[in-house]
Amino acid sequence: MDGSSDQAGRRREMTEKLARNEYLKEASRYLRGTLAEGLANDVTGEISEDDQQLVKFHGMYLQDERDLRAERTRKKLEKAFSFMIRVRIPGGVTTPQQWLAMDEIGRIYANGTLRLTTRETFQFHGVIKSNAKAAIQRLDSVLLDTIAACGDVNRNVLSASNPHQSGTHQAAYELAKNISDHLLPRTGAYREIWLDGEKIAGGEETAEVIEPIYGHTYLPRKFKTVVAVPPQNDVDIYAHDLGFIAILGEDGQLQGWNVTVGGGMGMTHGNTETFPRTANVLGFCKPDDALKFAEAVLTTQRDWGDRTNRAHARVKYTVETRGVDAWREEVGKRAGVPFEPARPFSFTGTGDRFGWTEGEDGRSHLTLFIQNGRIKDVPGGAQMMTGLRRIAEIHDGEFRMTSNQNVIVANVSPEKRAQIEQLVAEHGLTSEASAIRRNAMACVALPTCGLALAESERYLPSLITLFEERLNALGLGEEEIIVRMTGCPNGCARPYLAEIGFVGTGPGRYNLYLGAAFNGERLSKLYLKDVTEEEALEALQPLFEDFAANRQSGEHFSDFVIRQGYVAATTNGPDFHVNTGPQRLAAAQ
Ligand code: SRM
Ligand code: SF4
Repeated sequence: MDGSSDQAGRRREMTEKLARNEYLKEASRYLRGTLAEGLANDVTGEISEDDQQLVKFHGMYLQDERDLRAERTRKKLEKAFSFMIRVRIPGGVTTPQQWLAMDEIGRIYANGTLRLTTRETFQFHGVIKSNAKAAIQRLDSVLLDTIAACGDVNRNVLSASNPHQSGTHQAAYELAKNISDHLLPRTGAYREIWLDGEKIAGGEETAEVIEPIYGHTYLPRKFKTVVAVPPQNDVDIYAHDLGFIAILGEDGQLQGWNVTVGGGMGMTHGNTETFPRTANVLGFCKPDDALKFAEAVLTTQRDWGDRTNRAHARVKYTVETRGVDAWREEVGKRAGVPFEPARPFSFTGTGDRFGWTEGEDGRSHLTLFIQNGRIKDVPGGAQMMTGLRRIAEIHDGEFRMTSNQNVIVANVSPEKRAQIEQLVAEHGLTSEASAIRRNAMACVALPTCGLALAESERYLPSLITLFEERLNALGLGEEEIIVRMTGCPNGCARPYLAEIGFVGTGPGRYNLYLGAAFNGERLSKLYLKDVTEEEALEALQPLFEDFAANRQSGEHFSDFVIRQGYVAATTNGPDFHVNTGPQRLAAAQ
C-alpha cells in the first residue's frame, strides 16, 4: 500500500490552517505530551488542557462531577475532577477473571459501579488522578488495556454479540479482534506512562517506523468499526465509519464480507452542516482480504479527511464530499484488490435476545437486561455488582457485552446452569422487562458528561414507565418499539436510529425524533422541538392510539408513522434536516 504521495500531500496541508488538535498531536511526541508530569502533580486533580486531549488516546477523559459544581464554586474549591476510563474489549468478550478485575476496579478505584456502553465495553467513572495508574495496572494484569478506546484513532471494534450461530459469530469476533489489534497505535507512550515501561530514547525513528499506519498526526477524528452477522443488526452497522457484514453461502458457510463506510450520529443543534448519516455499502471482499480493506479505509480517511474543521472531520463527511464511487475505487486501489459487487443480505432488528438460548455444543447463553448499562448494587434493591461478581467466580465460559448495553453470560456449561440461575434470582438480576423498556437505551449524560444539556441515563427509566402505562392501556404492551435518549445531539445512544428518539436541548427539554427503521437501516426525522415530558407524552398519545387502531399486521411503529404521514421518510446526508416537523399537520394547513 503506497501512501507516500498522500503523506506528502498531508505534510503540505500541515502548512495550511489546521484544527488546533492537529498541532497538538504533531508536537505530542507520539501521544506523550506532558502526561507523565501532569499525573505526578498532586496539587491538583486536573491535568493541562492539552493533556486532556491527549489522554483520550489512552482511553480516558478528564471529567468533573457536575452535580457538585455549584457548591464547590461557592466554597471556592477546585471542581471535583476525576477520570472516566474506557476499556478496549474487541467484540465485547471478557473472561470471568477479567470480569473480576473490572469489578474490583469499579469498587476500589472508581465510583462503585460499572457502566456497559453502547460499544460493547466497560467504563469506570469517578477515578481520581491518584488512582488512575493503579486502575490501568490492574487491567494490564488481566491482559486488558484502554489504548485507543477514545481519541482520533480506530476505537474498540464491535462484533455481533449473540454466540448462538457459533461458527459465523466466531469469525466475526476474530475479525473484530484482528482489526482492533492491527489498527492499534504502536507508540510506546501508553506502556511508558501508565505501566512504568521503559522510556524509548526516541529522536532518530521516523513516523513510518513508530506509527507505520497512522503517521505522527493519527486520524483527523475518531474512527469506529463494527462487524455484523445478519439477520441481527445488533451492532447498528449503519452508525459507524467502517463496517463488515457477514455473507453466508447456501451451505451456511462464510463467503466473505460486504464493506460499509460513512455512518455516524453526531451533529450540533442549529448547524445543518452537521448531520447523522447511515453508512453506504461499498462492495464485497473475501475473508482473507478483510484486514487489507480495513486498513485501506482507515488510510483513505487519514489522507482525505478534513483536518481543518473537527466538526467536519468524520468519515461520513469525507464520503459526502468525495462520493461513494471515489471511495470504492480508492479503497480497492489501496487494498490491492478491487471490490466485488456487494452481495444480498437483510437485517431484521437491532435488539438483543433476552433469556437463555441454546448453543450448538450443549452449552447455553443467558442475556441479562441491564437498564442503560449501569451495573450497581442498589440499597434495598437489586445487587447487580455482587450478583455478577458471584457469577464470575463460578462461571467457566465468558461474558459478552452487547451494543445495547446488556450482558450475555455466554457458554455456560450444563453443570453450572442451575447455579447461575440461582445467583441471578438471588441478586435481582433479570432478563425480563417490558417490550419498550428492553428496547430502550440512554447515554450517560449527567452528572459526568461535560457535554450533556439534559438528563438521560438518570431520567429515561421513569419516562419509560409513563410510556408503559399508556401503551398497556391501548393493548400495545407487547409492542417492540425502540426508544433512545441522549443528553445532547452527539448521539451516543444512537437516537437518530431509534423509532422514538429524544435528544436533549436544555434542562428537561428534548427534540423528539420519529421514524427510524426497526432494523437500523433508516434514520429518523425531527418531529417536535424542545418539548417537555408532558408535551412529548401529549404529542405521542394520538399516534399511539392511531397505531393501536390502524396498524397493519406486523407493521413497526416507525413504518406506521411514515405511512400515515406523521413524518416524512428520511433521506440520507444533509437532507436529514429537510422536511422535518409534523408533516400531517403541515399538509392539512
Ligand atoms: Fe459518545 C463524546 C459517552 C458512544 C458520539 N461520548 C462522548 C463523551 C466522551 C463526552 C465528551 O467528549 O466529553 C461521553 C462520556 C460520557 C460519560 O460521562 O461517560 C460519551 N459515547 C459515550 C458512551 C459511554 C454512551 C453510553 O451511554 O454508552 C458510549 C461509549 C462507547 C464506547 O464504548 O466507545 C458512546 N458516542 C457513542 C456513539 C455510539 C456508537 O459509536 O455506536 C456515538 C455516535 C456514533 C458516532 O460516533 O457518530 C457517539 N460521543 C459521540 C460524539 C459525537 C461525535 C461526532 O462525530 O460528532 C461525541 C463528542 C465528540 O466527539 O466531540 C461523544
Ligand atoms: Fe454526553 Fe451527549 Fe454523549 Fe450523552 S450524547 S454521553 S450527553 S456527549
